[in-house]
Parts: sequence; C-alpha cells; structure tokens
Amino acid sequence: KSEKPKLYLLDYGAGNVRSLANSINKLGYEFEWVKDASDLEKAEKLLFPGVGAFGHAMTSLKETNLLEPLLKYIRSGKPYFGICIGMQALFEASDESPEIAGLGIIPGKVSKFNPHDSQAEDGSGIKSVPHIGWNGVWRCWQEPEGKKPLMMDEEEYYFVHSFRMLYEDSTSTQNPETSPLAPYVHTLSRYGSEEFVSTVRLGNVFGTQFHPEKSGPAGLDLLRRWLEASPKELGGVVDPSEVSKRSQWITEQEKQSRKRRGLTKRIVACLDVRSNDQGDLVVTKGDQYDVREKADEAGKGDVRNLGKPVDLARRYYHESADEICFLNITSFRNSALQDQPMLKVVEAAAETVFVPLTVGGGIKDTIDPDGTVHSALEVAGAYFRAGADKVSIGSEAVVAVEEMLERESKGEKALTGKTGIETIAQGYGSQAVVVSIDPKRVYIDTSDPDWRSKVPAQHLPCVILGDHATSSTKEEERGKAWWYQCTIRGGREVRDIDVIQLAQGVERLGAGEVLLNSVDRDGSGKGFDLDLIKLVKKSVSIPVVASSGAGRVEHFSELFKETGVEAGLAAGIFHRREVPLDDVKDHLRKEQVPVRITSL
Ligand code: 1PR
Repeated sequence: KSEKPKLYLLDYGAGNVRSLANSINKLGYEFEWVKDASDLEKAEKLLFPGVGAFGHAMTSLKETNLLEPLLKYIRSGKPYFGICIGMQALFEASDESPEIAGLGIIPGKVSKFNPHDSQAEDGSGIKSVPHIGWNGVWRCWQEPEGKKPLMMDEEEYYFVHSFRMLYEDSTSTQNPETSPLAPYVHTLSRYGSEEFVSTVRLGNVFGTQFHPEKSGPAGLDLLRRWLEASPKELGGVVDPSEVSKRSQWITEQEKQSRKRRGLTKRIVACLDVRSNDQGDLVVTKGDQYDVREKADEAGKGDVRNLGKPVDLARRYYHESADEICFLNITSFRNSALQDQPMLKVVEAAAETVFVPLTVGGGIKDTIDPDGTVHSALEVAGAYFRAGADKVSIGSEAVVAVEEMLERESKGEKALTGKTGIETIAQGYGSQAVVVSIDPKRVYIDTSDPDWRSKVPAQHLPCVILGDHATSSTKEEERGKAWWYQCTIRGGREVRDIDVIQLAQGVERLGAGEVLLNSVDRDGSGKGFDLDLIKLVKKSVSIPVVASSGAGRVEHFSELFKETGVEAGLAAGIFHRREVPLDDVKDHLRKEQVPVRITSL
C-alpha cells in the first residue's frame, strides 16, 4: 500500500492556524504539529502558516530551537509550503523588523506597501494599507514536464498583509529574467502600481503571500494539488544558478494585459448574533439597532430570529460571500470568555467556511464572576484559536480614543501601548484588528443663522449640508444639516467624539480596518449613507467596510463608485433572501466594479 508522506504543520501561536488545519482535514489528509526539532526530521512535507509579524515569527523559531532544524529541512529538498509570513520568512530580511534576519533562502528584503500611489484603485492617489482582499495572480513561467502545476492564474486568492516583496526592488536591474530573485518568483500580483511577488517556487520550496485556507474553493484546490503531489513532482533540491534564465518568462505584452487585474471589492455578509428570550443563540436583525418585533399587548416583542449562525454562515460561503462577520451584539452585558456559545459558533463555522471570519462584540478586558481577569488580548486570542481571522472592537475603541485625546490635551503621550487595539495589533498584526463604528446623525437647527457657532468646533469637519448631500435620500434631506456622533453599547449611549475623531484615533492606535455602520440607516433599505462613508474614507488610510442600509443591488455599485471603499456589508437583504449575494456580484460585474466570482 502506498503511504501518504508524513505531513507536519509548524505553528508558533500567533493567530488563526485552525482554519488551515480544518482545510487539510476537509481535504482528507492528516497531519501532526511540529513540537520540537525531532519532528522536523520525521517530516516528509511541511506547512508553515505564518501569521502575525515577521519579527515575532523569526524570534519564536529561534527561541524554540527550530530555526536551524527548519533550515536543514528546507535544504534537504523535502517539500516546504510557507503561507504569508511563512513565505516572507524565506527572504533575507524584512523592514517590519529590520534587526531580525530571515531564513535567507531567497535573496531580497521584504518592505511595506507605499500608500501614495497614482494608480490607487479609487483614483484618490492614496491606497489603503494593509492590502486586504481578493486579488488575482499571473504566472511568470509554466512548470517543466514532470513537475506539478500548483498555481492557476485565472483565480483570485485572499491576501491580508502590509509588507510585500516588491518585484523590482529586489534587484538593481529591471530585467526580471536576470534578477537574483527570478529563479524563485512564480506568480506576481498587483496592488495599485506595485507589482509584488504573490508566490515563490523553486524545487521543494513553495510559498504564497495569500492565504489558501481562506481563499474559498480556489485556495482549497491549491492545497489539494500540493498535498497530493509527490515530493518528486514538487521539486527536490534545485540550484538557483541553474535556472537563472527561465525559458518561459511571460512576455511584456502578456504582462500588460494581466496588469489590469487588481484588488477586487469585497462583499461581506454580517450576522448579528444574540440569545433570544428562550436562550437560543440566533441571528437577529434590527431596524436602527432595535432587534425586537413590535411589542404585543403583554409587553415586549420577541427578538427577531432569522436563522442559526453557523447555518447562515455556510449558506453565505456557498453564495460567494468574500468574508463573514459575526457580531455578538449583546456581549457588553457579560464576559466574552464566559460567552462560550460564540466561541463554539466560530469554531463550527471555521470547519466548513473557508473565507475570512471576523468576530466582534465584547473584545475588551473582562472579569469573570469568580474574579479572573482576562485581557482584551486573551479574549481575542481565544477567538483566533477558534478560527477567527479578525476581531472587531466597538465600544472599547470609543473609550480608548476618548482617553487618548484626553491625554494629548494634557500634553501627555498619546499612546500607552496598553489598549486592546494596541496589544492585539502588536501580538497578531494590525490586519487582525477591526474597529466597528456605530455613528448616529445629530441634526442641526439651520433656521438659526448662527448655527455654525453652536456646533462644537471639533465637529465642524464632520458637518454635512443636506443640499449638497450625495446620499440616496436627497429629497428628505434638503434644507437640513447634521454631523455624526459616536455611540457605544449598541447605539444606546452617545459619546462626545465624532466619527472622524474616532476613525483617525483608531488608525493611530493601530487598527487595520474600519467597519462603518450607521444607526440611522441600519435595516432601512434606503441605501448606504454615502456622505458618512465618504467622510470616513477620506480621513483614514486603512480599508473601510461600509455597512447599513443596503436595499437593492444598485446601492452597492453606487457605494463603490462614489466612495471608493474596499468593501460593502449587508445583513437584512441577505437574511431575508430579498437580494441574493450572487445578484449583487453579477450587477457589480456588469457595472465594471471588479469582484470575485466563484464557481461554487
Ligand atoms: O461594543 O465591542 O461589544 O461590539 C458590539 C458590536 O455589536 C458592535 O460592532 C456593534 O456595531 C454591534 N451591535 C450592537 N448592537 C447592535 C444592534 O443591532 N442592536 N449591531 C449591533 C450592529 C449593524 C450591523 C448590521 C448592518 C447592516 N448592527 O451589524 O449588520 O447595519 O444591516 P442592514 O444591511 O440590514 O442594513 P462591542
């Protein structure tokens, strides 16, 4: 009988590796975790899913005495598959931690995306960093006979990173064929004007900048191809000098036509989760955050029940959602770590849903009834281990920014390094920290000629005049003016800061993405609040996921064309099957908005 080669996974506890483990199991393969150097000797195939930061990955390898054994493994010619940081680690160094050396298998230094870019997708001259979302790849050469093709260039894959190996950077010469990096570069991708290395492959060494375990069917197919290939089909030891000139480098013409590919716009399905009055965890949906049916004579109405969280997540995965977001909307009432059902929801969803999962609600320092203190970092860690890729912080982010502004006003240091946003971004990377913002319009009495002096000066940049508004509800807004105030505790409590102060504040604290809701538009079906979204998009350079109010497919094309945001999120229309996700994508494609279309 032919035995499958012994597969090992190398984890250093920096984030969501459960999804990769789940995808390997789903494909029918078994693996062991690398516990010590002896496992690397036993391994016949090795996967290194690098999550978090370059420096942390390299230091962890060193501290656990795995650095030398890993190098030995790679040099032995046995198959290695590095994912994200697991690919970046192959290079000599990274600007992310300039003092820490990489494995040095591939020449060159990884550096950060440049946000100033005349070819930024939305034409603003600034592109968001991190680069988050689904992007295409193109192969620079085809595999020689007898070697297993791994990459398919018509597919999109899920990327989430701020640092990249820029192709031209690696060499003094611009000729790709003679660059010292050339023997390794397998596919390239583009973000704005930057062409970066999305996969490397030479002999036994394979690495992807994207996450195959998060790339839906395309990613699973890639993993399957690598898992089923024999070590011989994958490569063995190859001297890079022997392949310094690949015979089939893509032609300039091909390169130009492929250059048109780029980051696609993401469609996110959002599940607001809470317990109903019978104690079952359900997906609910509010109107302006009120999730109960109209009260009957006896008192309060039931919590609306739109389905089971895991079932709905699976449905949206199959309907080609690019990302799924779970918000535990009543978590401010109790401790998140005690709130085991939500962890279980994430665990169960991650078993069959292979696109990124975000979890929000109650990501903060908590105290259990027995007095045990859990830091926000610990709470987030529990969710990452359960299979979440990002955590979303709501109420605590508002408090953190208020305190930061307060310190600054007293001339103290703005950043303490102690807030949840900072600690989680430090430990897991800023791309893993989303801040969910729940702004509410505050209308201004414009019949008072002196109204400008009555709006607190710091909020003036946030004022929108209804006559100039771009929103889809223009008629209703004529003659009015308003600004956007932040709320906490699910819109129940208003705070003094406005949406621009909050968005810019959380970016300074290290958040990697903003999830922008609107209490006014939530559940209304009137369309996204484009004025709000434009304000926030202009104020930050991290990606913005726009949420609340989607009612028709046209609302999405309007959103992307008018605001340039990276992602659009909806809940009600998807739950009630009023507008299927597929229809949104078909419409966007017709409107020339780039989106990922899956073959599921
Ligand atoms: O404050 O860190 O514990 O996080 C709580 C999280 O729960 C926050 O992200 C907050 O936005 C969310 N939340 C709290 N209460 C509610 C509620 O509805 N009562 N939901 C709530 C927020 C907004 C979106 C919704 C979109 C799209 N809901 O999640 O999915 O508005 O809806 P639509 O397409 O139907 O218009 P913390």
